Amino acid sequence: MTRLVLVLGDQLSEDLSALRQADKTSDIVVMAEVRAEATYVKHHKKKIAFLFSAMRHFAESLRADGWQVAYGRYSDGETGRSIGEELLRRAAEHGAEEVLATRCGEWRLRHHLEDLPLKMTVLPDDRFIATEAEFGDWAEGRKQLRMEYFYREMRRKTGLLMDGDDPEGGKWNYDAENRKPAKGDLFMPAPMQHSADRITEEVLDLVEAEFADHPGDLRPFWFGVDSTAAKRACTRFMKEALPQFGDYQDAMLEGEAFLYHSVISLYLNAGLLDPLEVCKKAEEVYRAGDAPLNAVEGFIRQILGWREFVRGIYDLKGPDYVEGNFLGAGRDLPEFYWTGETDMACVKAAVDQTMAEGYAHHIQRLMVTGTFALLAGVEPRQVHEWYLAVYVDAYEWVEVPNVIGMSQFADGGVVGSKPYAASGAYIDRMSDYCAGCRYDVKQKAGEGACPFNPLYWDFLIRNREKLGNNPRMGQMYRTWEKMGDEKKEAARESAASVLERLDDGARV
Ligand code: FAD
Ligand code: DLZ
Ligand code: SF4
Repeated sequence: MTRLVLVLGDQLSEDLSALRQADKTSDIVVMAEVRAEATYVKHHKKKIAFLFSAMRHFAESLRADGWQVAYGRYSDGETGRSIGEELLRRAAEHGAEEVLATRCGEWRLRHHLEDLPLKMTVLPDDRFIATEAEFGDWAEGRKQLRMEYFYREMRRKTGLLMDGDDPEGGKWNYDAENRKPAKGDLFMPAPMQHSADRITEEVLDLVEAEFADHPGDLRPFWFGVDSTAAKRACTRFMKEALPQFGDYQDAMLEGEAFLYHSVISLYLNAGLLDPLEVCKKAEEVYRAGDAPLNAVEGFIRQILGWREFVRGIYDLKGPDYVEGNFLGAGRDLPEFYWTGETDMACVKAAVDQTMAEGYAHHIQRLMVTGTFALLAGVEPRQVHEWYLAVYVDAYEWVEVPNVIGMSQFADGGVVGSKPYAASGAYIDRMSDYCAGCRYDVKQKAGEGACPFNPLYWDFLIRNREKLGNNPRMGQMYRTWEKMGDEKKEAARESAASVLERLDDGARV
């Protein structure tokens, strides 16, 4: 009996567990560009184009390797509207009753597939470095789940940057050395840009025609769309940017979208790069003396630590995790998250760049758009849906713990021990945005004050019942207590005025 092998848009790896277990001579690989996946949030145009083109390239390479691939194109009229519909259609077409799949990343799709009247054999997704069981065992019985301790386990497990039983250089984490603001005259290595081939051009035309109402700029499109291109981009990063990655990891500069970041998350998450291989390559660069330890440790920690940790949290906490709203925030997401029409230079830079590239680096996501939504009390679900839509690398398993957990503290402290609340001073320290802003970052209250400043205090006071006992917030509340009544009143009045303008849709 013919068996179908499901390969999803973010499962484009030759050694995918379902492909390893399948039989090339008799099984049929099913891949499909479907409406349900392309529109469950309004994904950025570049995200759809990247995935559709990468899927088409992957299907071609499977065919060249001797697989039979039943590929459903978005516009061919016959393709099912959802993955389930497409599987049923292909099952009927080929007389198949069984489907072999690798566990998919999102709860939403897992549930959808479970409901199908087909025999599903679901294999673990072993492209991650930690197994689900390993994460579960590590998490079991712990009062708090902290990335740092999980990361150490992963270092021990993989032997990455280890010196016997000890961490290389004597410390597990070199973050203290990684907080330099960047200067505009630094040499910025651009991520590798790939030119579009015939397949990509066809997909770009398709996306232009079918997803015109989705956010973001489609062109110029320069992402790699197969594993060879992804590996080349990664190699370029290791050579040109990794040595400085640590120093400028938290920096932000007007007009510099990528700085020393790798821009490989889209490739890792779609399956075009293998996370363990990337970490090993980074270690080789260090061992060869071509990048310092603070840079390489910092980079490896993002992948071996954070990426694996958030995936573990998503699976462990289950499908309801996304509903978290610990602080009871209920404001609508401001329209400027889509349009960039705000006077706040930092938010404008992050949003404009996001719409242009489908990319913003970690500190922009966390400390600019994330912190503003947190301080303004935006409903976490709306924040989550924005992040899921606008970033080319966004899938729930990685985006939800970062947004609901780390950025919005909507999980009440599962991912982080305190909210990333900060005034404008943080952004001023780490970027050059404030110099060109209509607002004054030094001004604490009043019409021209940086909105982050009064909102910061207002956030703390509004949420005192929930946060007042958090030991890591004590200093912030003590500072507030020491402030004179006049200053306190001015801050709260200014915050009320900003929030009122947000609610009225007036320009902020
Ligand atoms: P680099 O800075 O070069 O880092 C190297 C790699 O480390 C990344 O490619 C990524 O795979 C991994 N990494 C770094 N930080 C994290 C993290 N916190 N969680 C998981 N992996 C990490 N990352 C996503 O891949 N998809 C998302 O949808 C996503 N949403 C985010 C939302 C918010 C609010 C925040 C604060 C972070 C989010 N991140 C997400 C994490 C991080 O911002 C991106 O992985 C990173 O910006 C991608 O750019 P890069 O490849 O240049 O990363
Ligand atoms: C994100 C995405 C998009 C936009 N389109 C498709 C698609 O048409 N077909 C497909 O198989 N996968 C797509 N994906 C990726 C899926 O949404 C992803 O596999 C699930 O969210 C599970 O992580
Ligand atoms: Fe952002 Fe405030 Fe600086 Fe303007 S002054 S760029 S709003 S931090």
